[in-house]
Amino acid sequence: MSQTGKDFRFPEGFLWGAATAAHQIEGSPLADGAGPSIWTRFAHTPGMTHNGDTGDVACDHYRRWRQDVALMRELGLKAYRFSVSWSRILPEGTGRVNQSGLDFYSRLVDALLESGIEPLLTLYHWDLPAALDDRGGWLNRDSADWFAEYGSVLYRALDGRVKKWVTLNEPWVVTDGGYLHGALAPGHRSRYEAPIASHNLMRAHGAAVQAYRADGAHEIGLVVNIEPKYPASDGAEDAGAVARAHAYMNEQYLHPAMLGRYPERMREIFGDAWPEWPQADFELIRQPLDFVGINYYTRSVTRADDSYPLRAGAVRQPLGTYTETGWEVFPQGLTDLLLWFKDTYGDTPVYVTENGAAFFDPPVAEDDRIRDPLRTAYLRKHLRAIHEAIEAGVDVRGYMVWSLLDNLEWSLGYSKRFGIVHVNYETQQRTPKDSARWYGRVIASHGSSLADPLPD
Ligand code: PNW
Repeated sequence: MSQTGKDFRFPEGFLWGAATAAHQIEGSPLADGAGPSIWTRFAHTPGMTHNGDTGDVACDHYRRWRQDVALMRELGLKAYRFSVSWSRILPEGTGRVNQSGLDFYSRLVDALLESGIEPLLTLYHWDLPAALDDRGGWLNRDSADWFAEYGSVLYRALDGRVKKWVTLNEPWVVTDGGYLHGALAPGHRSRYEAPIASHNLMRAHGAAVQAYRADGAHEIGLVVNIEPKYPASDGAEDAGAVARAHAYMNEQYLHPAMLGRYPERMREIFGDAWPEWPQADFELIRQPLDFVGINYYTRSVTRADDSYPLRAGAVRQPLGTYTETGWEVFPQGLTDLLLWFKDTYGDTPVYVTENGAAFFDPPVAEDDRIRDPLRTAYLRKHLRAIHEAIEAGVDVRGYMVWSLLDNLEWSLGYSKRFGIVHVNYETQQRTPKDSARWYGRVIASHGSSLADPLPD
């Protein structure tokens, strides 16, 4: 009998997995004919990343992928979400296909299938070919055609073996980090560029879905990171800040993809930097989707301030629990978001495509264990929050922990560890943390063991 008496069993066929991204784990970015990406370039620019860290080695997954697939199998994962490095496939971004790059992912997919692990493939997890950045990157309207061309190469090579495809990972982060604030590649800071980059990303999403309907026969969707915004007070100023923050982060990408329009507030946020868009663009952007992927990490308690252009900021919660990336642990926010998604956009199936936490982990102990109780507690609370949303009628089909492995946390380098598996960056030794073993038991019990007390 369980501790809570509650039945946490998840629906039949629920997909339990873990996620990674190419630049964060692969290493060997220029091997076998690959071209450089904006992240290779950015990380090699002095001052752009913590400690000057680059993805040159990362988790050496490009060479150790067999071992990593064996590890997933041992942990009992049913699904693996990974991304493809565009410039391994098309070193110049368009045109010439590099067969060795395709072969790498083809072998990976075969190994996953042989291990009974379903692949979820993300086309774009932030590593634009540098050659395309030289042509303007996401500021160039041709990017929609470039992206559809790249997608088609992969659909033709892998569709059928891969049955779940994702166009973009987190267009909000691509634009906010890459074009507005500059902390991520390509490192631009412009409120005039940001809306254009976002819009072209969404046009590229639409074009890649369209191409999939021609060349693929299974499922394709979009992955967004969203975060509920709660007001810091009941004053009108904070209510306005919440509305802007919600429009900017949560609706800016889902509205055009699902409803074919931007939220009204975008003009209020960007002022004269917000262009008039041709109506035909929305017909391209709004394509029927087979699912939407939601990445959830935290909430924000929001108040009005004078930051530019959003005029909204987050208030730290004195009694909150925070992770190493400074994000408040707030599982109820995930239930709230999933309910909001269904109310706003209807019955499109949902996957939680990322959820997880960076915490300080102790070193590997003599018994080879890594005790990471905070991570286990985090995952358990969020899985319970998803279960609550499913009970309330949201069609959630799967859950991917971020991340399978400790890895390169973009400009924060190797300083933040999100993995359920520890990576020793000197030896490349992988050691499953306690949270990985715990997750394996949750999967084996179809979620029922979420009712159990936390292990020691
Ligand atoms: C996601 N935010 O990034 C990415 O998909 C991963 O590659 C990354 O490693 C992971 O989350 C952990 O950071 C995000 O500021 C970055 O809201 C920033 C935000 C959200 C997601």
